Amino acid sequence: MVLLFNPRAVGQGSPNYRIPNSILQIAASIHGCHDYHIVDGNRERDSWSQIKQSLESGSIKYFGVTVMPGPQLKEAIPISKQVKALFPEIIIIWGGYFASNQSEVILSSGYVDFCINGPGDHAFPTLIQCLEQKESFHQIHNLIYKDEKRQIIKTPKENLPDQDKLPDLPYRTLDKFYSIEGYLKRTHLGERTAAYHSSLGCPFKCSFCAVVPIYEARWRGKSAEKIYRDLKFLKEEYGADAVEFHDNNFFVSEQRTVDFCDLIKPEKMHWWGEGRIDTIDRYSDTSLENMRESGCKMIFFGAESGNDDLLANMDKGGRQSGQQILKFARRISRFEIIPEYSFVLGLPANDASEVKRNVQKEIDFIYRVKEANPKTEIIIYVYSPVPTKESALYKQISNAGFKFPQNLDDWLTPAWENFDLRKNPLTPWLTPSIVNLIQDFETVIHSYYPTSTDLRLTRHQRKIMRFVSSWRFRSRVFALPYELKLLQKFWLKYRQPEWEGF
Ligand code: B12
Ligand code: SF4
Repeated sequence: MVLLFNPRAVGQGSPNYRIPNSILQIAASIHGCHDYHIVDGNRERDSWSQIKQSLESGSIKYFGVTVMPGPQLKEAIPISKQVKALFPEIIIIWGGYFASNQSEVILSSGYVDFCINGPGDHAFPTLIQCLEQKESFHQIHNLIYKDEKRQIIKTPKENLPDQDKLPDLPYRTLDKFYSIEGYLKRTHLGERTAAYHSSLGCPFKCSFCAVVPIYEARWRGKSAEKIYRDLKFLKEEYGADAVEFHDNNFFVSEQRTVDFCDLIKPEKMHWWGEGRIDTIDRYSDTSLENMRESGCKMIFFGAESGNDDLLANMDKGGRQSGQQILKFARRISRFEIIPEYSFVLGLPANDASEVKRNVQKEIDFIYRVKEANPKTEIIIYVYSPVPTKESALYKQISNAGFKFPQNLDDWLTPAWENFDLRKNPLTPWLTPSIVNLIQDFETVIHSYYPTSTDLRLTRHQRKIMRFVSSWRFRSRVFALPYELKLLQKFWLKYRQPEWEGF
């Protein structure tokens, strides 16, 4: 029997968790072949007691954990360690973004036996089969492990599987452990918002992005018909009335998007997804109209920077440029789709004064974006490296002295946790004054333009936020905005997409 664990990814008591698609897709890969039990840390007060109880039944042979950087490590690390200490015969397998990108430090910990590198749909069942039959692992794709000589072996990557041929997600089985209704959230999109993942990977190679080392510019999506069938099921069976697409890049194929819009339109479900400005700017006006009519309310875009040199330095690829970012903000406003632009500030440069100048230029640019389309939602991240090893950016940050932790437990220190949340300047090129500038600016702009996705803010509260912050926003005085921080933290409990995910 297999125990599948989704470590807590949101704060205790936070309602921001979603259907655990990563672990659910892994469950699908063994459904009907192996019995499994699911523990979702987002739905548990005490995950360890659930896990221990399940392990004490004596029937569990494999413990599979999905891990992304950040808060999930707080359960993934100590619980895996405890499982190995108390039940050394149980095989521990980690998958997900952290497992794929940090496999060396994970396998060196001594308590994780295998990492899955990218999609686990075939790798996971094949690994179990090989372990059961005591066969060698070398023919399993997407696997990272230590051989008898304690050498790390990375097996070749498989082609991305045909997404329509993957087994259906076992929602009904998940529902036996945790009610699906409990995962359908009240958001700005609807009363019962589902989370759905319709494609794997991304065809681009931005050098700061965690998707690139895993998918190497490959992308494969489910067909519009398959997406529609699944959403219709979630609607009819559990009452879903809106959907967030969690794909890295939902909009790669215009045809697929248009086909999906045609199918979903009669269902009257609002939806949201992530895309690229240059990709969607190539869409025709008719497609954009179709998207809005079908319920697309907002799209998240990695704008990253208004500076063309920095975009080139990030290998942003495609045709994205500062001018296009502004032009597109104007264009999409005609279709009443809200663009959510995320910017990455604090990239390395020759010296601190150049880093600061670049940050200042980004701030000026964000003002121009707001002039072009005031409804644009602005998300600000402090640059935290996950670069592809061969990229110029990786060489630059290594030369500047940046190093990831050399020990798995070190990822649990508060400094690295904040780094994962893209809030911490553990990077040597960021001085405290630059980080303050970024964070203070963020406080001011979010007060002047509170996000429309926060359902807790009343109109009255929004007006007060805007009024109190207007002198700072207009005169561009960002330093020490304590009055705004206080309002955001204690009174309005302002929702921050940067920290909270969705
Ligand atoms: C949903 C989601 C969340 C949810 C929680 C998810 C959960 N597990 O409960 C929430 C919203 C809470 C969240 C939070 C964060 N997230 Co998040 N999240 C995602 C998102 C959008 C979808 C994940 C998903 O469901 N994928 C669908 C499944 C099917 O794909 P998959 O996970 O890749 O799974 C496949 C393989 O990886 C593998 N696999 C995965 N797990 C396992 C386990 C086993 C045992 C095996 C064998 C295989 C395996 O097999 C699967 C099937 O092929 C991803 C981006 C993405 N598109 O994947 C980001 C992503 C994982 N998140 C990311 C980050 C950084 C965060 C944050 C830590 C920071 C932030 N600012 O966003 C926050 C934390 C905030 C907080 N305060 O807690 C990054 C990770 C980047 C990196 N450096 O590695 C990603 C990649 C987004 C991005 N492009 O930057 N997130
Ligand atoms: S377009 Fe987005 S998902 Fe794709 S590589 Fe660039 S940042 Fe990553």
